[in-house]
Amino acid sequence: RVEDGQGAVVAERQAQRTEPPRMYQVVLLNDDYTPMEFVVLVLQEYFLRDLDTATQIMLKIHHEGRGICGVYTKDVAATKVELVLAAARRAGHPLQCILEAA
Ligand code: TYC
Repeated sequence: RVEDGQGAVVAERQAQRTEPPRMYQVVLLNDDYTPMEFVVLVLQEYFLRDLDTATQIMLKIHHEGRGICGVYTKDVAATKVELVLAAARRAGHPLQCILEAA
């Protein structure tokens, strides 16, 4: 139950129900230097894609400039972005990975 502006008590379904969490998509961006094989490995390792799906997503990014790797709650999505960026920098690749509200 929630007080409204007049002080009356308003029973709100919103206050009683647990809303689903906002979701965020992790997006990989294309570039001219990161090897295709590295992107496929990233999609398998961090986004749990099988080889075929990882290859399809990588090729979509390569041709369209960007692609959704997965959709997660905010903390999980942000952690995946950091892990992917760290792995890319370690390997010396310029791969870019961003988080977007779904
Ligand atoms: N365009 C890269 C190449 O030709 C491959 C690539 C795919 C890079 C997806 C980044 O997110 C990416 N080697």
